[in-house]
Amino acid sequence: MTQSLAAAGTAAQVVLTGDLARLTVADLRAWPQRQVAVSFECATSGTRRHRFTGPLLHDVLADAGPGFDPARRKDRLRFLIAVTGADGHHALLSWAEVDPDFGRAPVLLAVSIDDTPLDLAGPQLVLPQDRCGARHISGIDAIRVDGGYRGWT
Ligand SMILES: Nc1nc2c(c(=O)[nH]1)N[C@H]1C(S)=C(S)[C@@H](COP(=O)(O)O)O[C@H]1N2
Ligand SMILES: [Mo]
Repeated sequence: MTQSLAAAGTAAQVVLTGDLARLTVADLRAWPQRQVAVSFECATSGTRRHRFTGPLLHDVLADAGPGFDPARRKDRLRFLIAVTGADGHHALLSWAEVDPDFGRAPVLLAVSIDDTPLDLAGPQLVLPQDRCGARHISGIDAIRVDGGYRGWT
C-alpha cells in the first residue's frame, strides 16, 4: 500500500482515496481476520442482525502510515477518519476511538456479510458497539485519515 504524507509543518494526512481503488476486498484478507455478530437498530427497518468478517480498521490504517509518530500517543488525538460509501453516505470516526491505547473500539472493515463476500460491493464498516446501524457504511470507496484538526478558533 502506498501512502502520501504531507510535508513537515503542514497538516499530516494520508489520502487513501486513491489507494483504496487498489486496496481491494481481496487485499483486506491479508490482515488477521475477525468475526463478529452484530445487532443494530435502523430508524426505518427496525432491528437488523448480521455476521461480518474482516480485519480491524485500525490495523489496516496503521499499516498505511497515518503520518504521526507512533511513539507519541498525544500526537494521534487530532486525527479523524472519514469513511465514505459509493452512494455518498459518510461518517467520521476519531483515530483515538479505534486506537488500542484509547477507545479500543473493535471496528472492522468487513470483507463478507452473512457469509457473502463483498468483493464486488466493496468493504463495509462494522461498529459492534453502535446501537444504531447508520455508521455501518457499505460499499466503501474512500477512507481519509486527516490530522489537520487543531481547532477552529
Ligand atoms: N453506503 C451506505 N451504507 C449504509 C447506509 C446508506 O445509506 N449507505 N445506511 C446505513 C443505515 S441507516 C443502516 S440502519 C444500515 C442498514 O443495513 P442493512 O439494511 O444491511 O441491515 O446500513 C447503513 N449503511
Ligand atoms: Mo438505518
